[in-house]
Amino acid sequence: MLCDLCHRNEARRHIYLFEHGRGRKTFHLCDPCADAKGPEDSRSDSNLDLLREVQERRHSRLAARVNRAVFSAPVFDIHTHLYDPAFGELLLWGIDDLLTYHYLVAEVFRYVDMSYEKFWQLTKAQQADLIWKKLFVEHSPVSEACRGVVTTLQSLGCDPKQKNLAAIRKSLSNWKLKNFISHCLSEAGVAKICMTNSPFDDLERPVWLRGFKRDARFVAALRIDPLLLAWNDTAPRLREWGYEVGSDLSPKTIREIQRFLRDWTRRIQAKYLMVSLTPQFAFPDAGACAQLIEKAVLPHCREFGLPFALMIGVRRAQNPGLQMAGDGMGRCDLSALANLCAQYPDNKFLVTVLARENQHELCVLARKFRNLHIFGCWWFTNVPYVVEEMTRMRIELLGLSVTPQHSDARILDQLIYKWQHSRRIIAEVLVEKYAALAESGWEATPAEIERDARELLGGGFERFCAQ
Ligand code: RAT
Ligand code: ZN
Repeated sequence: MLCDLCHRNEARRHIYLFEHGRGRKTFHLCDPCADAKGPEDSRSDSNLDLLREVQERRHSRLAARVNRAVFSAPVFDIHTHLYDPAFGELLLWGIDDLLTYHYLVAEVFRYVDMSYEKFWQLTKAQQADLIWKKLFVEHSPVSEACRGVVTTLQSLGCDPKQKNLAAIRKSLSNWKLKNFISHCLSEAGVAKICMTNSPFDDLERPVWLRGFKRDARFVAALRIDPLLLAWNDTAPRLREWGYEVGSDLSPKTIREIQRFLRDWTRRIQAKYLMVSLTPQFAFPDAGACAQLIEKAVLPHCREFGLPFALMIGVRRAQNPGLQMAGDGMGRCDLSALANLCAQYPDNKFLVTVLARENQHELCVLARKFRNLHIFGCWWFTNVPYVVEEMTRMRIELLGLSVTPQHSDARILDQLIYKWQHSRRIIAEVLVEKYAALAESGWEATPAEIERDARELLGGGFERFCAQ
């Protein structure tokens, strides 16, 4: 056994101390440390100091170990809006895209009274100028989305404190996309990225139909919001693409929808199917959304052994003038999800919910249904205060059987800050948990800590998909 203080020499002196309310503590010292500290009387003040010192050192060793494990575990980022570079301009990257992220657009309107129309008429660079001026120059960038830009710029070697956007643009202008992808992935420690792939997107669909050589780091996920949420508009499109659907959900229409899902699942090699849902989502229900889920999507997912991902709680276009930044949120009734999990034990559900108020109930549901895997701190919950609370609650209720975070990155550069910030919180929570475990007499080994970190950052998700 190594000395509790220097952690180098063999410990030969074992000292016991009764700590009020916490029982007997034992610590182990090597001869040189014991001689230097000279504790003989277990009730003396010097012994209490020694105990504190030993505990502090143990804690900082543990923290270093956990941070190393969490920061070096490769991430499978299970939900992003990034694209394989074969999609060209659909993959956003660079400072102007970083600054015009819709999270920042929402924030800039806290400080300007320009009309929405006028803002949307500006070029991307002009919008970025305005956001930079209002959120970074005239105010300190303390919000999470702003801090993310600062973290990212710093890691890319720019000094954001110069407050000179022109200089930042210049210093980043030499990057070539191919190298930049590898750089961002390596800075973020991300090994694989799930895209969000919509056959209903007119820019994206032709690329899939043409075919391209896949970049193995980019994994596809089949996004089907228009199918489930706007069936009346989607049916004519499916007909146009050769699927013989009617507007009612007759058995033939359902078969054709399944043929469509099959074609696209195969074409893109989807890892899962996904939809985002309003707070009013109900299941079972007579409406088209629930009927399509029951009759077409769930049988399809069972046939292919794929999870169905539900992101619940978004109120689209709460303020339409803000465009993409105008979506809001609300609490949902999770009995819809409970019904899905209970009625379809052979389906797998990947779920994240937007309201903080739904998080505890979601964790409890996952304790009841092993076909439910919780993931990510989505969108408005992706702020350190809430991420920390959710991560702690999930681990306390579900152990390591969750995927605590996804990035939802829309701009490649964001991978850097999203993962740096998330890993820091995941590590902090884990340090607290391992320290409490050690208090109870269970010291996790470095190999166990590394295994656990890998599980949280993608291993658990892979296992859930493979079940
Ligand atoms: O977080 C976001 O960027 C949102 O705009 C949404 O994209 C959300 O993540 C979604 O996938 O619906
Ligand atoms: Zn998203």
